[in-house]
Amino acid sequence: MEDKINEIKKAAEKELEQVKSSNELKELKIKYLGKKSELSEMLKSLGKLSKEERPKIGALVNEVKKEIEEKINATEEKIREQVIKEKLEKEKIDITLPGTKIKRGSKHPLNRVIEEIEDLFVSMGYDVVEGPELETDEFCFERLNLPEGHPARDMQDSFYITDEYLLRTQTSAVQARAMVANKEKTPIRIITLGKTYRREDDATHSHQFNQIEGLVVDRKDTVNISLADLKGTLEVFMRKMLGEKTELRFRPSYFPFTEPSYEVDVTCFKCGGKGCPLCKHTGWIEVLGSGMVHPNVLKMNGYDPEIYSGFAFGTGIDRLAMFKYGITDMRYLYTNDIKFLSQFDRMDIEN
Ligand code: 2U9
Repeated sequence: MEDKINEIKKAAEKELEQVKSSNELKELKIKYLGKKSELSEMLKSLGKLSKEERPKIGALVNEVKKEIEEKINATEEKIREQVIKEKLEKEKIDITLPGTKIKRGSKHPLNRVIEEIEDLFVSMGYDVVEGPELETDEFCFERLNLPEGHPARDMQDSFYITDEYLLRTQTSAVQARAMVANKEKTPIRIITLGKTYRREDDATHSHQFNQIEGLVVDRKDTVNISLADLKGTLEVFMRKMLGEKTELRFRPSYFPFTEPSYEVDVTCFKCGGKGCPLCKHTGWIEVLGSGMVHPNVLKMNGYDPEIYSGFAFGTGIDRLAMFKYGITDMRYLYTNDIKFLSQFDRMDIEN
């Protein structure tokens, strides 16, 4: 009996030496210490032994079981350490290897221009006002002195959704809304920036573009907004966007919502006004539309033209961005080509 027990011990020790995984170890544990193991069976049948032998054999079996259990525990610990060692070895990081560069996004040139314009006008005390892109005929045309039958209201030129609703053709509707909403008729000093839509799809026009418009209205008896204020404001605006040396030229024009109206040219930022292919050798490039708010527009939106005067202006943000960054094709602004957009990263750092 004693020999048998020692044999089992030796066999267990041998098998334990060769064990490689915790699964194999689990099986060995069942085999040598489990309820149905030889040693457990021996304990169960101790009763069959003689009185003298019973305690001796019982103690021996228990001792061997304990020894095997300790060895199993030690082996378990060894396997765990081995697994950790292998894992550490496998996941070792070579800190001398060059790192992977994280691709950083950059601000879109249109957003850069938008933020620059907003910062400038906010610094001059203007509010930035937003409004719906789906507008009513009333706010898009009627209240801006474009009555029914006016050529600019042609169905062919606008995206009408119903008889009454259309995608706004200009952000002026937002300004008309601000005037109507201002019940106390306190002074207005606002800019609106946003998407506008026209039914055009030739090479030089996109069906959707971005506009900025400004509107200032105040009392005649105190502030008396005049053409001088308009000229000064646009000069600050254009010099900030296109360079301090930029000169402005006002050419009389016509818009239904302003009277008098002016188209504004700036000295060509490429040749400085000497003449080059970009400015078609004139030295000037047209950028803005502007004028004094038409008395009808003041009246229709709740401001008595006898008491109030104001100026307004508008320009395309897309064109401004192209001028500012020397972008030659408007389509670049809308194709989200990473190569094109990432060029502006460097400008972020420089500025
Ligand atoms: C109200 C009163 C007057 C906004 C103005 C222009 C002149 C203008 C165009 C230039 C190029 C838009 O991007 S563009 O097509 N805009 O010429 N816009 S004055 O006048 C207003 C607006 C609102 C209540």
